[in-house]
Amino acid sequence: MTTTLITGGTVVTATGRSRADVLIDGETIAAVLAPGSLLLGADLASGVDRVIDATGKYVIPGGIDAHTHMQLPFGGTAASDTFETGTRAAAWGGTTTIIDFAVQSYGQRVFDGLAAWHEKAAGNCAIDYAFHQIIGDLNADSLQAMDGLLAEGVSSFKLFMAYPGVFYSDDAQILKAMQKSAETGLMTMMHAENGPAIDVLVGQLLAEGKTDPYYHGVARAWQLEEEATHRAIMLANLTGAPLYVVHVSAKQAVAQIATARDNGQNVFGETCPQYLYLSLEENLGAPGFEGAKWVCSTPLRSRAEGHQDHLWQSLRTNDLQLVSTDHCPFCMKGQKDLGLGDFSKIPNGIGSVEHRLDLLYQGVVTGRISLERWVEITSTTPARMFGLYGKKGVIQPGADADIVVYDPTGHTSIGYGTDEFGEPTGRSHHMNMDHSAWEGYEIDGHVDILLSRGKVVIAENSYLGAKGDGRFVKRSLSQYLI
Ligand code: DUC
Ligand code: ZN
Ligand code: ZN
Ligand code: ZN
Repeated sequence: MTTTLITGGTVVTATGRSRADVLIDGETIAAVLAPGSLLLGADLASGVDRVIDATGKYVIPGGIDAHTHMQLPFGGTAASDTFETGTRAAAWGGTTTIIDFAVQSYGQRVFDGLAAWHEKAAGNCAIDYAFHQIIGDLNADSLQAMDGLLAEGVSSFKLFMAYPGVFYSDDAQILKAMQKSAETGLMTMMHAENGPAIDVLVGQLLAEGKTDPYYHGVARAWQLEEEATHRAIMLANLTGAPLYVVHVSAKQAVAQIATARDNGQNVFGETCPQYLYLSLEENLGAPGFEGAKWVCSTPLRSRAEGHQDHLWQSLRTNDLQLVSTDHCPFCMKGQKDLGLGDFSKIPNGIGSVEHRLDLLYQGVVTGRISLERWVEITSTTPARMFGLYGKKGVIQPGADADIVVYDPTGHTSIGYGTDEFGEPTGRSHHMNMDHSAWEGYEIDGHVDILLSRGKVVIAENSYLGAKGDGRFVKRSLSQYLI
């Protein structure tokens, strides 16, 4: 087995930072050592096959993106990243594990949906992957199937209070699923937006001729996120289900989560980079149809109302626990343009799987979060929240050698590769999209080296991995519950 020594760096975990060397034996971390304790050429180190010099760099546990949608069928098309392209892009950006959402569609059996997702992912991933289960048809058969999810390594399921007619669950269905969640310990994940009310507003806006992407954000008003979040929290309170609210964007929804947490309830919230940086006015409100790039649900919120600053603050205070991407990319040409003249037909989603660590590192640079908190919200908490901790999310003996060497003096220029006139920009991303929602972002910090279970996958600005390197990881129940 190959042994690797990462030497000279600062090891950063959720609980602190120290100068240390990391010894890797095969796929796992063998030891975290005082700096220089394995002298090269000396007895012990003579067994080391490879030395990585991390002088001046941070050595952190690989990122865990707990919310992605590779190849998700949506709005008559499908998310443009396959498991192959999407996990490769994730690796470029410092992520070593994704948790994707297997889909049970309406009329389908839960385990058929799960099997189909295994088929899409198996043999195609650059990094390790796990699944949550979307329950898109909550009937008696589905409820029974949920008893078998944990044995499959799937310890969480997602319901939708939005999208009537597609994935939607009503309150009666949610109540039953949450009873099952309380009984089994499976985490209930909730897309908390009042879908029926949104659909009324969508119809009214379109009837008034308001068809631009901007009105996607108007229809999906913050009141409907706050209301659904509150309703989900109360149903969880009644049943005792652990509840994780996905893609929180409204500050009022954060307040609902914070209140529930103050009351001692097992309620958690994630946000995404787009809600921290982008806005209703500047992005969804871009001229013409350009705003379609930023159509996602929940929607981008008004900067004038202060949602973005409040979300950053909530990450700092742990009112929100982690940041995932909700990576769900669609090209403008042939996909987003299905909604020309009708914003409700624009496939919902933004691609960010490659940029999460870099974008969040800007929070460290600007003093919004600490270095340790950066590691916590991008790796350690996702691992604990979804039953991967110990193996993933930490640098300690016995853990998988999923490690990023991050260069704080490096630089990342985010972009698609050509500008709107087709001219090369010198930037390039690795996601399978014809644009970037993050075009022009200049990041202090850079992923220099990424190891996935001991294998160097990214180094010297090259991809050294192969499709099929990534394995399915079975998860246990959440390790984050109070
Ligand atoms: N939101 C998105 O933006 N895309 C996929 C599904 C979702 O809930
Ligand atoms: Zn959702
Ligand atoms: Zn999602
Ligand atoms: Zn570099």
